[in-house]
Amino acid sequence: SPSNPVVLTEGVFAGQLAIGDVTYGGLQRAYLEDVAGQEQGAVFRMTQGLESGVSRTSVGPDGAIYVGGTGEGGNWGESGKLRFGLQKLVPVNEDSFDMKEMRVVEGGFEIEYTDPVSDEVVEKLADAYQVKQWRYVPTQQYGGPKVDEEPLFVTDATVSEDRTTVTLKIDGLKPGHVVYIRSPRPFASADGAELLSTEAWYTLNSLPGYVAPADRGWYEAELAQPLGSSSIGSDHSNYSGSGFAAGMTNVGAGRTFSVTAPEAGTYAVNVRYANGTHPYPDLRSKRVSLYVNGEDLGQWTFPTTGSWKDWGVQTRDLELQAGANTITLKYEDGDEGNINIDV
Ligand SMILES: [Ca+2]
Repeated sequence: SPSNPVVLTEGVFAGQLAIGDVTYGGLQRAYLEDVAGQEQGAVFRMTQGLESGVSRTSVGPDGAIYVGGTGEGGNWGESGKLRFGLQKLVPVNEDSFDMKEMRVVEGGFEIEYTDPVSDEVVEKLADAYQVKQWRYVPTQQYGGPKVDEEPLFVTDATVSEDRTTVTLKIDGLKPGHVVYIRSPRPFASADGAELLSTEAWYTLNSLPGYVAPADRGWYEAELAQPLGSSSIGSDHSNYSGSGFAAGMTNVGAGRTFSVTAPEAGTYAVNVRYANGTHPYPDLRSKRVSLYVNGEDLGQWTFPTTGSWKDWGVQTRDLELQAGANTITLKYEDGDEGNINIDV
């Protein structure tokens, strides 16, 4: 359970965030970058084993990090530790070796280290990394399930001339996922220091060069821009991609698809959706508001599909312009909403 982030002002990690945790006495470190307008990045362990769970973190005028304990026990504390505390943290080991930054590049990541990696690491470079990705389903509860976990494989690894940066090519990366990278020890610097923190978690909202499933002729709804309470579901089978747009349960919920048309004209636009059964026949069709490039085209009716795992297709001819377009399906006042959209 993270507490307040602070920007580090001194040292090798200046400009990065330190984030306390109230349920264990530690700090995480976050490196952020702007990728196509998305602020995203990686989290690394920074320190742990402090006197109590961390409620407040601040950077003093001396550049040291000061952490304040939670003052609480129970869920908000670490067993066997103090309930309170004020600690000053300063770097004590100049030779410490760590991942400094993890940056997404087309088809993979660049990991920059605080020092050059050893000859032994260079020799086994592509095998020095274990990679997985997964995503979370947003819910109205505290947290949401971790789904779609899959191992990924490093297909190529190269090291920079100064040996501080390793570039990994990884097959199968998908936006909207967390990418986890682990470099098991032995993984040492050229000076012989073992890697301090062997793990990194990168929240991959935007992946440069990613070719969406649109090249197959459709757009996955779960990857379209969510509006309002729209969430990603995977609890009904027979969907395409990694799930479907769920949560169209409140006015304002929906999705905006960014679609590309080769030339201006009329296109048959299909929506693959599910509309589970309703006890009252009159209420079985659901209406949703349609916008194309911001223009209100009124309601679109989606008849029942009989169950939430049976998917139907509704088609409408829509005028699209050459190049980029937006198509929005949204639950508005006067609509029934409450459909799941797959593609
Ligand atoms: Ca889908």
